[in-house]
Amino acid sequence: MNGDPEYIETMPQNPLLVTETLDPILAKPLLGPTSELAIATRPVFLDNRESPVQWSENDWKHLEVNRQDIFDMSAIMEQFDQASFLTDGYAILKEIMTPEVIKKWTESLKYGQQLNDRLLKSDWSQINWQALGRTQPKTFLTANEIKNALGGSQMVPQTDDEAGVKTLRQHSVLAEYFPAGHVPFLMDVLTHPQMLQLQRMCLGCHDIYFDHNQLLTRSAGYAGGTWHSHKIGGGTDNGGITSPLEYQTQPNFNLTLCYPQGFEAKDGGLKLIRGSHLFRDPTGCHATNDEEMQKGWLAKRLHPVTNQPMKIEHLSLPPGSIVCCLSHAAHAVEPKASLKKPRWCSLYCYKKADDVSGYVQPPHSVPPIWAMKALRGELPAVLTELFRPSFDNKLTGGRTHYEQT
Ligand SMILES: O=C(O)CCC(=O)C(=O)O
Ligand SMILES: [Fe+2]
Repeated sequence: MNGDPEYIETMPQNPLLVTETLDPILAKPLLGPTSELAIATRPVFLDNRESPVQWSENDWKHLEVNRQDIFDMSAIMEQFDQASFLTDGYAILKEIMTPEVIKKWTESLKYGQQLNDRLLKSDWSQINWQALGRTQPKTFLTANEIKNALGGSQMVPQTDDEAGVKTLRQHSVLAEYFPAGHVPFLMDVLTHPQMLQLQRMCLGCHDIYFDHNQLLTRSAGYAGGTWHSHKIGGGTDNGGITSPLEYQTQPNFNLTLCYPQGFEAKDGGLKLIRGSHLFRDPTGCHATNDEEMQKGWLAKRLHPVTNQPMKIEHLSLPPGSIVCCLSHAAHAVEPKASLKKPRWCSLYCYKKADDVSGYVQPPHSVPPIWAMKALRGELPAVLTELFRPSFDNKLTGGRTHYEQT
């Protein structure tokens, strides 16, 4: 704190990786029992009795014992080729979910969205802000901001924490951020052996880690997502053109976009450019629309492996499909007309260590409560290992933030 009572400091992204002493207001939630922070992240008006953040040891056992297949692994094996994944930067896996899973996954995403909307519509003065590590906000979202955000994802204004949105995001009180902590089936997916097998195939190694998980609901009137790619840190961002083999040695992550209902190209559809990741250019690879991308970033470039011109692909996918997208691979999303039904998607992002240093970049977003539970041995071993980069700063080489080199 800087002594000004109006000044609002937010908790570091990965507080358990920080070695300096934190401000007492921020540190308080990290010192008590995890049950106290868990309760604060689930205000009573959310009325979510099955929330995995409050699971007992028995609930975790129940998850293991009752697990059913989520994927048709033979369909994945037929479609997945690791060499193409490294050359293209994408794997498109069509109709790989079982019919029951398509149904369950869709229901879970709808329920997660309902929880998000419920929070947006509630009275935020009822939230125990102190238990989340901050003073009660003095300003609230406006009625219009709330209306705009309802039914969709990434629509709540959050350039600062004045209204407390960043705090609610970081602690996953807003269910769109880390929905696996709110909806049992989405937690099942996060830790499912078939999901982990898919991640090992994509990342090309055994030791994999969790990075972040979101709902990506695109509802009627969605304006579309501009062209971009993501930074991974570890010194490889903006590192210039590289080969697939060298690319594989980086601390890559794998954005795993799961579309249980699929989508039509011109209706919130995902777009991509094969080979774009090999330029490792998250700072330069941007465009507001396809035309700008074609005339700009794309015009000067050939695919580094095939030497062919690169092109924009507009995907259109049947229900039960997944797209895996490697670190710096460019992507964008088509808008959605009014009166259309939502496009449902859940994002699971996993990562690997840097093959040279052995270090793993800290996660983009593991809520502090989950890092604490993992550190204190309150979670199943598989989850503790997936969350390890959120609390083990030997593994992260002392880094606290994913973008650090
Ligand atoms: O909504 C989508 O399909 C993709 C969203 C996206 O760009 C991301 O999650 O990084
Ligand atoms: Fe993205």
